[in-house]
Amino acid sequence: MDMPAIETHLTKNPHLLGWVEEMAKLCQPDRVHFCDGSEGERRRLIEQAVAAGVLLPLDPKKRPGCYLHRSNPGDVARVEHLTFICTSSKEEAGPTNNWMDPREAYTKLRGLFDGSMKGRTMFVVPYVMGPVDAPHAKVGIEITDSVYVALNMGIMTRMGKQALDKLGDRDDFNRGLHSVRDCSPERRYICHFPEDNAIWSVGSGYGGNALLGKKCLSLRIGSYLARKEGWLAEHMLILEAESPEGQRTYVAAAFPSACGKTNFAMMIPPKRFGGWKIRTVGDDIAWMRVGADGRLWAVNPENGYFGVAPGTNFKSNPNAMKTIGRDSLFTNVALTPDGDVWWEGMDDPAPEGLIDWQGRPWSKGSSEKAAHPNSRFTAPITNNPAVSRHWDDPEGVPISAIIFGGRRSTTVPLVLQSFNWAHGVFMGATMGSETTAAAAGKVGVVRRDPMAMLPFCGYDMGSYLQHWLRMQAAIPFPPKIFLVNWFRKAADGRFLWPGYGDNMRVLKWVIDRAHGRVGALETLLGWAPKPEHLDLQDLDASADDVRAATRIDYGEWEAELESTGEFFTSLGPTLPRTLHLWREMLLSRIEEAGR
Ligand code: TSX
Ligand code: MN
Repeated sequence: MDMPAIETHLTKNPHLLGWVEEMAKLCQPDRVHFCDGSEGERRRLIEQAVAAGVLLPLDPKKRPGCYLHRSNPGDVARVEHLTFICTSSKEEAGPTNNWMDPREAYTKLRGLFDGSMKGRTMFVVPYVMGPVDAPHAKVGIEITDSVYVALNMGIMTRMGKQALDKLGDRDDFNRGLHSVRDCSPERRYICHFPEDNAIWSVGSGYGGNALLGKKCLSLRIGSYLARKEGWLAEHMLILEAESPEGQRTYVAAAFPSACGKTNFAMMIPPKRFGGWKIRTVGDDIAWMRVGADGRLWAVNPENGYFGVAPGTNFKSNPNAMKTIGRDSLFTNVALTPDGDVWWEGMDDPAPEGLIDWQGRPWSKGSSEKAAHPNSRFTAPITNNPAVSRHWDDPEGVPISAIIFGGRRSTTVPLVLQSFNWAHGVFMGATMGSETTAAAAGKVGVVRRDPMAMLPFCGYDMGSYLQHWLRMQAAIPFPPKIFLVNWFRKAADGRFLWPGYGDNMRVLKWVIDRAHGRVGALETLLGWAPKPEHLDLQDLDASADDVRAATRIDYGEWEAELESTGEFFTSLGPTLPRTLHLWREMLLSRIEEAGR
C-alpha cells in the first residue's frame, strides 16, 4: 500500500507534520484523520463507532446523546506493572516506578507499533490541557487508532483546531503515540519519556492507559516539568466554597482511590449550611503556580470527568447523576432492557432483564457483578450544574487550603491542621488508605500513597517530596495544610462520622482556619478543632461518636509513626532528611509525654 500523504488544512506546523508522517510510516494505517474538534466531526465519529459496534446508542429520551462502550474484558483498568518511566538513569525514576532505558523502550515499542494500524484509521488528536489561554496550558498531540479514545479525548480535553492554533509552528508539544494493537496483556506497555516530552502506549484501550492527556501527560510528565519549572502538578480536586456572605474560598484536596474524591468535589452542604454553596473546579488533577500576588493559583487541566460509576447515585452524588444525564460515554456498565445504564450502588435495585458489562444476560442473585467495579462515565465538565464559573479561567483560582486524606478505620482523627508547611508535607508524605474490596490484594491493609501520587509521579518520590519542601520559599502566601479522615470506625465496625454532605462541617473549620478566624487546640500531632469549633447542629451522629471520630490515641500514633518509618526507608536515600526528622520529633514528643 502507498503511504498516506500527510495533508491537512488545519496546520502547516512542519514539526508536527513531519512527526505524524514518521509515525504513519511506522504504524502503516490505511487512513489518517486529523481531528478538528468540530460538532460535525464528533457526530461522524460517533456514527462510525456505532456502525463498527464500538458504541451502543442508549435511549435518546432517557440518556440523550449517550453511548455505551464495552471494553475487552482483559482491559478494564490501569496497569501499574506495565507502566514505565523511561529516563536516562534508573535513579531518576526512583524505587516506586518501573524503569526502562529509553533506547531499549523505543526499540521494543517500535517493534510493537510496526504495522499496528494496518487496515485501520490513524486519528491525530490535538488537544490542550488547561484553559487554552492559561500561560502554563500544555499542547499535546495523541496519535491513536481508537475512535473510542478520540471521542473520549473530545470530552476530557480541549480538543481540535484550538490546540493547533495555540501550538502555531512551535515544536514543544507532547508527542503521544497510542495503538490498541491486539489488546494483549503480553504486549502492553505504557512508556513515558519525560526527557523527550513523549508518551508511547500500546496494547490497551482503557482510560488511564490510553487517554494520554490525563494521568500520563497531566500527572507523570506534568510532575516532571513542574519540578523543573517550579510549580506543582498534583492528583487533587479543586473546589469552590461560597459563604452566605458571598466570600469564595478555594480548596485543593488529594485522596487515594475509593475515598470519594469526586463526591467531595461535588458535595451538597446539609440544611444547616443552607447559605453555603460548593462548586467544582476539578475532580482529579490540579496544576498550581505561584501568582503575581504571591498566592498559589490552581487550574484544572481537564475538560471533563472520567468517574467511577458504581456507588454513584442521587444520595451519594446528585450533581454527578445530573452531569451524566446527557452527552456522556459509559464504559463497562450494565445495560437495562429500556436502553438505560445500571450499576451496583445506583438508587434503584437492578431491573429485570439486565445485560452485564460483558454483554451477557444477567439476573438478580448472580454471584457476578452486572457492572464492572471499575466501570466509568465520561462527561463534559460543563454538564455539572454546580461547576464553578472559574473552571476555565486562565488565571485559575487562589488556593487557601490543601487537604490530604485517606481511608483509615483507626488512628487518624476527623481533621488536623499541620503546624507549618513542612509538617503539612509530612502529612501528605505519610498519608495512606486501607484497601477495599474494589482493589486487588488483601483488604484492610494500609497502603501508603504520598499525596495520592504514588502511581502518578513521573520521577523519584524522594525528590518529589524535596520539591514540595522547596516550594515553601517560592510561595509568599502559602495555603494552610490539613489531614482528614471520613472513615474512622467504632469497635463494632460502624462508621463514626456520617460523611458526605456533613463533611461541610469539617470544611467550614478548614476554611475558617485558613482565614485565621477560628480557634484550635494544639495537640502533639497538629492543630485540632475543640468541640465548640465544629458546627454540629442537626448532625445525625451521637456526641460520643463525634468524640471518638476526633480522638487522638497516642498509643495508636506510636505504632503509626513506626510504620511510617518503614515506609520512609523504602523510599530510599533521596527522601529529605527533614521528613525523617519530623517523624522522629513527633514520635519523641509522644514518648516523652509519657503516654
Ligand atoms: O464519598 C464518600 N465520602 C465523601 C463525600 C463527600 N464516601 C463514599 C466512599 C466510596 C467512594 C463515604 N463513605 C464517605 C464520605 O465522606 N463516608 C463514608 C462512610 C459511610 C458510609 C455510610 C454511612 C456513613 C458513612 N451511613 C449510612 O450508610 C447511613
Ligand atoms: Mn485520579
